[in-house]
Amino acid sequence: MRVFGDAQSGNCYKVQLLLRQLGRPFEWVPVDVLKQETRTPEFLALNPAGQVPLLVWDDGRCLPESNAILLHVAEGTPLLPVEPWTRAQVYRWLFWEQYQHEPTVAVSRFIVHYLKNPPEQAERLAGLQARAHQALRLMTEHLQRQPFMAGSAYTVADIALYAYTHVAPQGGVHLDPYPALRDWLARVAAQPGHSRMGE
Ligand SMILES: N[C@@H](CCC(=O)N[C@@H](CS)C(=O)NCC(=O)O)C(=O)O
Repeated sequence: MRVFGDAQSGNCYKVQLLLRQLGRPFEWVPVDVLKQETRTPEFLALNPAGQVPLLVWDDGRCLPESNAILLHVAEGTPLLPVEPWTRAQVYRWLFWEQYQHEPTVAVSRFIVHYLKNPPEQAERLAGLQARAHQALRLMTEHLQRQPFMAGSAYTVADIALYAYTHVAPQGGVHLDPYPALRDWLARVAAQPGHSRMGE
């Protein structure tokens, strides 16, 4: 399989981390988001949404959306629990990640780290950072009660949320107030086969 991705993107890192952790061979096809390589006619033919990550199977089937890719690739592995209630916890955190976490934590990082903090975005950034802290507080409270997002075991919910949480400080969203969250980051990074972003 091929994975089209930008090495600096947390959404793309999720897919890379999972595939590496499962030991699944894949070809990484670099796509530079800032150079608008997701908007070429060739790329749009593969993913009309014009975004990475994109998983392309050898038979040509294409699957965009990082969390959909996580769910599909992890099927049948311990990283996607079979027991319905525990699986529902995985879904819960994947959906929450896309609606509450990524749009605040990742977009703050995009503005600070990639756009180099343009003054005209200052007000928007402050609002995003405040909402990012709300999301991280919620995660922290949850992680004070259990070691991983979906319960006692490491799952794709942890991969999805780790991707942008561990680089949140690059968006000016610092993790000092969240010791339980930092402990969880360390637990995720200690999982067998873990690889770092950008490697
Ligand atoms: N919901 C999508 C979001 C993907 C996304 O935002 N991708 C960004 C990089 S992180 C992208 O490709 N942006 C390029 C563009 O929108 O032109 C996912 O989780 O995969």
